Parts: sequence; structure tokens; C-alpha cells
Amino acid sequence: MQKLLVTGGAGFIGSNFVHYVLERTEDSVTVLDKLTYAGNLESLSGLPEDRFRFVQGDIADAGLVDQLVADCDVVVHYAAESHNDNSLHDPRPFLDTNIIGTYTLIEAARKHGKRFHHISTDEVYGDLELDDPERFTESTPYNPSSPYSSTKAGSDLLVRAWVRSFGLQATISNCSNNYGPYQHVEKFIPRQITNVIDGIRPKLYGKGENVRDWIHANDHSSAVLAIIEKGRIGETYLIGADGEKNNKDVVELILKHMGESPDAYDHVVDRPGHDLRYAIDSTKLRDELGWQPEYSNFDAGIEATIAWYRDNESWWRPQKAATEAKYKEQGQ
Ligand code: NAD
Ligand code: TDX
Repeated sequence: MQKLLVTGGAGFIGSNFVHYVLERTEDSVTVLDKLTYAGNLESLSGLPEDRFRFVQGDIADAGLVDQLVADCDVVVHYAAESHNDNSLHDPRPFLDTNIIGTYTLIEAARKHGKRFHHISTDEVYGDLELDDPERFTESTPYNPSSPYSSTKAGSDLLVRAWVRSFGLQATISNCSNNYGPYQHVEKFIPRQITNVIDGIRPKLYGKGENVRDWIHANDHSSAVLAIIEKGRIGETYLIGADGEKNNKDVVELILKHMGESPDAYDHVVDRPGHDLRYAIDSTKLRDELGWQPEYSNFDAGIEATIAWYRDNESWWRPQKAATEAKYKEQGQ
């Protein structure tokens, strides 16, 4: 039984992790979340009151962070500004949260001698050609493309330096693109599902050839739990479920499952600097920690995700109009 401090627990992957942990372990969870536009307390409803606490606050608030870290066994750090498109229009919050926020947390974890797990992304490695036979591994050199991914890369390097210089008891994971319930409608899959519900044609950036390596959020959660329990201090683990798909195929699959013609989408302005392909080799995680993904049927996972957005319109509806208005300004 451990006391976890989960930063960013009101966001997409953090909230899925909190549900996952409280359903499957005896652990207790404190969520620290600023409730930015991306945080939603409704994603944390129905959790057991005796093992769950929510604190609204900023991970860059050193006083608050110090108190909360002192009071936990393990920090699991999900909080971030997470959307590439936003980072291209207003990078500053990405520096404040992803860099200074992470620095604030690792300083507190160092001071109190607490175990720290840092959640990061495959985007720190840049992108691959479509026909490159190699995938990202733990030894791929860092080569981030966007303000978002460069601040995530910076945060990873801070954690590595704190391990080496100060003996911080930390692990890092870099995961591929997640899908599932509670994902903000600004992101690719929920945006297209909710567009179709609203009678709007899905929007594909550029030609739609870009490849993402999709993993269900619950498989990300099980991998993070395995790393917290069995991972070696100072190590990085790549998390991926062999789920490579190009964006065009994903849109066509969504349209098919929603009873629309598979070509009922529009091509819109491409993302500047748009990474072409991400692909993860998760051999280390599988061999060393015995982890395996459970949700390997992407088709079924997309169907279940469509059903979730249909059944939970009250969760996403308040964000939809403002999100689409912002995209419209950008020609997307
Ligand atoms: P999200 O944007 O849905 O959620 C982020 C959460 O962090 C929100 O609840 C927000 O309120 C909170 N937050 C933001 N700034 C904060 C601050 N200064 N202090 C406290 N809380 C703050 O993001 P997500 O998609 O769930 O991503 C979570 C983590 O996983 C991020 O670190 C991201 O880099 C990483 N990641 C995401 C993906 C993906 O596919 N979405 C893949 C790999 C890694
Ligand atoms: O409307 C859209 N049309 C479109 O073609 C949107 C929103 C996106 N796209 C494309 C861009 C990407 O190639 O779909 C792909 C996925 O886009 P996003 O959902 O914005 O994700 P991505 O940029 O790949 O980053 C995500 O995965 C890695 C998360 O947002 C990051 O936080 C994570 O680190």
C-alpha cells in the first residue's frame, strides 16, 4: 500500500491512471492539478473517498509542492501542457509547466528522498521516415521538433541530471500516442468523433500520411505501474503496443464505425514542422518487466471510444465550440 501523488491527474492520461490504480490496487492517490483548460474534475468522479484526494494547484508552486511531496511515497508526474498545435501559437506555458514545473517537483523529491516517476513522450526522439526499418529505442538520440516536444525533452534531461548529480530515485517512461476515454476534443481522435456527431466533416492535416503508434490509455497505465513497482532507478523505458497507423486510415475507420462514407472528410492546412512518423520498440519494458499490452485490437478500441463519446456528451460538449473556433482561425 503506497501513497501516490499524481500530478495532472485531472487530464486525459492522468485520470485514466487514477481510475486504473484505485480499481486494481490498495494504494491511495492525491491528485495535484491546476485545472487548466485541459483538466476536468468530472474525469475523477466516482472514486473511493477514503483513498482519493484532489488538490487544485500549480506544479510550479514550490511551497505547495514541498508539502504534498513530503506527504507521499511516490510522485507520478503527468502534468504538462500537452498539445503540439497550442505550443506553435503560444509556447510560454509549455516552458513554465513542462520545464519549471518539473524542476520544482524534482527539487522537492530530492529534498524529501521520494521515488519519482516522470511521464514523457516518444516525440522527444523527433520523427522517422515512413520506410525506416528502425523504431525508437531507449538509445535513440533526442531530436525534438516542436515547442511541446522540446520542453518535454528538456524535462527528461533535468530528471536524468538529477539522478546522476543528486541521486534522485527516478525512472522515466516515453510513451506513444494514447487513445481512450476522457481525452480532450482538441486531440485527433476525439476531435474527429465529436465532429461526426455534430455533422462536421473530419479534418485531416495535409495528406494524412503521418503515422502515429497508438496505445490504449489503460495499457499506458499498466506499464507505468510495472515501472513504479519493478523498474530500475535511473532507467528509461519506452512504452508502445505496436499500433502504427496513418491518420487517413484512422479517420476512415472512425467514419466506417459511425456509419458514414469513408471519404467524408476534408484535407486542411498541415501542421508546421509536422512529425512524419513515430514508432516504438518496447522490447526493454517487455523483456525486463514482463509487461504486455491488453488492448491490441485497435478496431475494437476505436469502437469502444466512439461509444464513450456518444454516451458522455455532457463531459465534452462544454469544450467543443471554443476548440473548433480556435482551429477555424488557424485554417484547420
Ligand atoms: P492533458 O493535457 O489531457 O492533461 C494535462 C493535465 O495537467 C491537465 O489536467 C492540466 O490541468 C494539468 N496541468 C497543466 N499544467 C499544470 C500545472 N502547471 N500544474 C498542475 N497541473 C497542470 O495531457 P495528457 O494527454 O493526459 O498527457 C499527460 C502526460 O502524458 C503529459 O506529460 C504528456 O506529455 C504525456 N504523454 C501524452 C501522450 C498522449 O498521447 N496524450 C503520449 C505520451 C506521453
Ligand atoms: O484535427 C486534426 N487533424 C489531424 O490530421 C488533429 C487535431 C491532428 N491531426 C494529426 C496530427 C498528428 O499527425 O493527427 C495526429 C495526432 O495529432 P494529435 O492528437 O495532436 O497528437 P500528436 O501531435 O501526435 O501528439 C500526441 O501524442 C504524443 C499528444 O498530444 C502528445 O501529448 C503526446 O506527447
